[in-house]
Amino acid sequence: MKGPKPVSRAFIGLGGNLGDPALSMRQALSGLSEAPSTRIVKVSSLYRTPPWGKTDQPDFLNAAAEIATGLDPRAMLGLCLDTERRLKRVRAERWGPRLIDLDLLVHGDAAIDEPDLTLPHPRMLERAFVLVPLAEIAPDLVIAGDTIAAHLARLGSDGIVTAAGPGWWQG
Ligand code: A4P
Ligand code: MG
Repeated sequence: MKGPKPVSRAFIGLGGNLGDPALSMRQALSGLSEAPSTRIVKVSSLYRTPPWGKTDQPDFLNAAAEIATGLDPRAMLGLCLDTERRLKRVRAERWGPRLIDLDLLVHGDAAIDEPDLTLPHPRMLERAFVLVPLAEIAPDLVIAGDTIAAHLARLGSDGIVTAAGPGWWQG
């Protein structure tokens, strides 16, 4: 007998620092929500964040979203990459700055370590631009033995400010 698909709780990090990142992120969320058996549960506020890694580039806007999905981790990554590609086609730019970046941070309790898919996202715990929005929507989510709130408390959130409240992506 064919039962309903199991639904996983996934989290996605969104970011961009070129063009109109808030618009690209809105379009990305609407793209994700149109995928089969996939629904946006919650979206964080929009944050303005200093560039991490390569620092001589414009500030980023970042957010995090909780997704309920019947897609498995690979299909969910494929959906993120397809959505990125569709939106990036608008304008190609040099390395570093980007119109839109969608990282699959967490997918249920999936632990995967493969060249093209690592879960939880291997660099998420070092990045305040990921943890600040994620802590807003899922402070009690446990990754690597500790809650997101605790990881963030250790890392700190220097230079990160709220750019728009939680309703920014609707309408
Ligand atoms: N990949 C493997 N696992 C995953 C996963 N869990 N989620 C593979 C997403 N992708 C995953 O991704 C390249 C490939 O990684 C994918 O094709 C997929 O098969 P990518 O995002 O283009 O680049 P990356 O090598 O994953 O780099 P990384 O570490 O994610 O860094 P990014 O995305 O290049 O960082 N500063 C601020 N303040 N805010 C930002 O948003 N973003 C970047 C870009 C740098 N500095 C930033 C920000
Ligand atoms: Mg990335």
